[in-house]
Amino acid sequence: MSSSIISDATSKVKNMVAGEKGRKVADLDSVSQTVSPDDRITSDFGVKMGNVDEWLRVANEKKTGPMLLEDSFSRERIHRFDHERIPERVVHARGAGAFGNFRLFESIEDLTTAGVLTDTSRETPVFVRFSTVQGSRGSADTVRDVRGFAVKFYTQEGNWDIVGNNIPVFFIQDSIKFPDIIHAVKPEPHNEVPQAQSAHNNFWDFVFMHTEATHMFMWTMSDRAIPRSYRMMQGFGVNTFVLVNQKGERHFVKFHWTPELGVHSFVWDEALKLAGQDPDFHRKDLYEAIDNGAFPKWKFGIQVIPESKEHDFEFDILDATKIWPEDLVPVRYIGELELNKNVDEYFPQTEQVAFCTSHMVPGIAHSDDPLLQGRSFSYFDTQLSRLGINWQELPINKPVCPVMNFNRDGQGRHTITKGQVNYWPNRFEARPPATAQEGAYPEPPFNIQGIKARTKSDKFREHYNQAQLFFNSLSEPEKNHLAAAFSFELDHCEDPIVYERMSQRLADIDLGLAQTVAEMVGGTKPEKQTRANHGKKASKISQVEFAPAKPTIASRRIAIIIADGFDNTAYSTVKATIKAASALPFTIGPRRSEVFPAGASKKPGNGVQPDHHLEGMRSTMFDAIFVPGGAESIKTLAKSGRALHWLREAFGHLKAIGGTGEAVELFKLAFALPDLRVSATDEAIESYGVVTLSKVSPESLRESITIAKEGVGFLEKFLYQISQHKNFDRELAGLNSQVAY
Ligand code: HDE
Repeated sequence: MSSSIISDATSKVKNMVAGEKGRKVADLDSVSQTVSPDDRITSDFGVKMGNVDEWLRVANEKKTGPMLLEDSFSRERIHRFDHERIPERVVHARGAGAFGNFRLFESIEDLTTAGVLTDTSRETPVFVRFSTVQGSRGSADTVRDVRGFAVKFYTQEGNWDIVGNNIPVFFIQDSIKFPDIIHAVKPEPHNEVPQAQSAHNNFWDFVFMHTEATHMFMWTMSDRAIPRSYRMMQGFGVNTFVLVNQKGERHFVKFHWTPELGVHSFVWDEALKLAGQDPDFHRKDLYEAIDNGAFPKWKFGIQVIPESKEHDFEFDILDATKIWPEDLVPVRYIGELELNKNVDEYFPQTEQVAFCTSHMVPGIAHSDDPLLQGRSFSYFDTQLSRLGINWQELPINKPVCPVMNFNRDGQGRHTITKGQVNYWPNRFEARPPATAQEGAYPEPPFNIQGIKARTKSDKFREHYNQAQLFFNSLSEPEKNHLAAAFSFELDHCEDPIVYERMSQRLADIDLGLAQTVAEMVGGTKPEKQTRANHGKKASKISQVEFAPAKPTIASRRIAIIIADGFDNTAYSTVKATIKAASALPFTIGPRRSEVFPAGASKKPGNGVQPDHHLEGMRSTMFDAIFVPGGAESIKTLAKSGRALHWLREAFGHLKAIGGTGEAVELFKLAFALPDLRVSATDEAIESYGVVTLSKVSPESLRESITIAKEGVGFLEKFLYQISQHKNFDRELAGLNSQVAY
């Protein structure tokens, strides 16, 4: 089923328009409209307006004079404008969404009765909203934060929402603490500072006091919290859910989304700069990819534990601050999610979409995870203040299956239900509730006994094992990034008690980490590890482990920098190859009007029109840079501080950089590093992700879109470096820090 079916089914699009064509009675249930060029502006009550630029007034001979409040057309416009804003989400306010579909490869009828997870012939339409957590709606995309990953499945049995994050654990174990953690991480109350950042006293004060947050803050200080793209991050349901099969047997389950493109991140300086240079970076990235047909895909997986094994683990499987290590409970991949349609209008779709963890279909149920029940209360409740009681009638939230009940009225009610009765039972006895066979949500009798108390199992009290497991499992560069992130964040905490205590807390995880950070932030350097490190590692924690089986550069943004006199052969060949490999080349010149290649007379039409100029964009907005040779072009670029800055910054951010011909000299000037090897012949050289070719020929360029480590030609080597996303060897050798950017 294509995603357009969602809007057809949910909003019954009939292209109804007011105006010449008139409005038929049959259109009365239409909620969506497409405007055609023939349509004329009307008021909301349908009457055409002759003048939409001037307020009605009593005009004297000079055509001045008082304005009239009787002008209901103008008043209506102002009223509408005054009420355009609705309360933003209290968390996850900033987001971007898209439509797509979910396909199931393998039925899990052994575990559940849910049609969406058992019927492999179905394609279930979905809407996905990605978000940041802390910032307001107008904040930046690339800040250090958890990312929301909320999926609404419009199944034939009703809506199912997995309201997840890109990090598999959470800060707290019990919903009751949610207001505290959110107050602590949001801007401080006295001065509303800082926006969209955890780098402040209150956050670090809170997580120190709440040791259960230890595991999660390790994840948020890691590269996971600065993803390169929504398309390159994992998603997790986080909470433990329950699957119920035909026999009424229950299994505990965790949900996973694993991206086809691998898991990739920015480096911190890049994320920091982008927050100002292009605050919409992730939103645009998602839109651009879908618009270009590079549809993002995720594999859908489940981790399953039978009810009988609930207590077999050293951690409590209902504790949302713990992962189920994949070495203990492997992920079974059973389906795939693809996003393939952008929204038509942000507000009615991405802003008004409303998720709810209690939206579950038969075969899926709540567990006793103490972070889950409170969530399920909270989501419905928050939609009331955001959208009003009839929020589930909004087209983006409406199920594709029939909705029938005796809920009535309330603000914004759209549904018109015919008939004489609005209660059950009634004298007509029409529409009785479904039986189990007819698909009613099953609630099999379930024995619960206990003592009413505010308590949790003892295993919930252990807060450090998995923080250590996480740290031990990272690659060397990832560990370094983690230490740098703590050092940045605690440097922003002015209160000594905060950075002092946190410096000590890190010694509960790793002494080296604690010492590095303490030294950087001015805390007392811990002398010994306060809690022995168990030394265990887990797989599928480090991002390195998610590299796609076949290297790809699909949808990567590559800047090609030219000036007048550039080498057209290298330019055209590299650009065409990048395009053929499904990446996106962007030509960057000193200006956006035509730039002329070597040998061409500077007449309109002989040159290339760049996509952007060097001052309009920054290297941060691209994944790699290519500079073709051409003596005059390189001479110009060598004199441009901005052009050199592009190169140095991309080098500092560990990106692939390619250059041919005279560009090799430009690289020597820009980087001036004796350890960086460059080509002097027709042999392409790759050194720390910088690929050079001095003498250009079709053979030495070796046009090819085969991306493999063993590539010999310039293009093969360059494409492979791009596919690797970052060159961490450059960082491990300390080369990036020797170049100023
Ligand atoms: Fe949320 N969360 N949350 N949350 N959450 C909201 O609901 C809440 C939690 C998550 O794109 C709110 O509609 C409580 C965990 C996402 O629209 C609110 C608790 C996870 C989104 C709310 C949690 C999430 C939200 C605000 C602790 C990862 C954005 C607006 C018990 C599994 C959904 C809204 C979107 C949004 C409450 C904890 C993910 C206030 C009480 C854990 C992705 O209802």
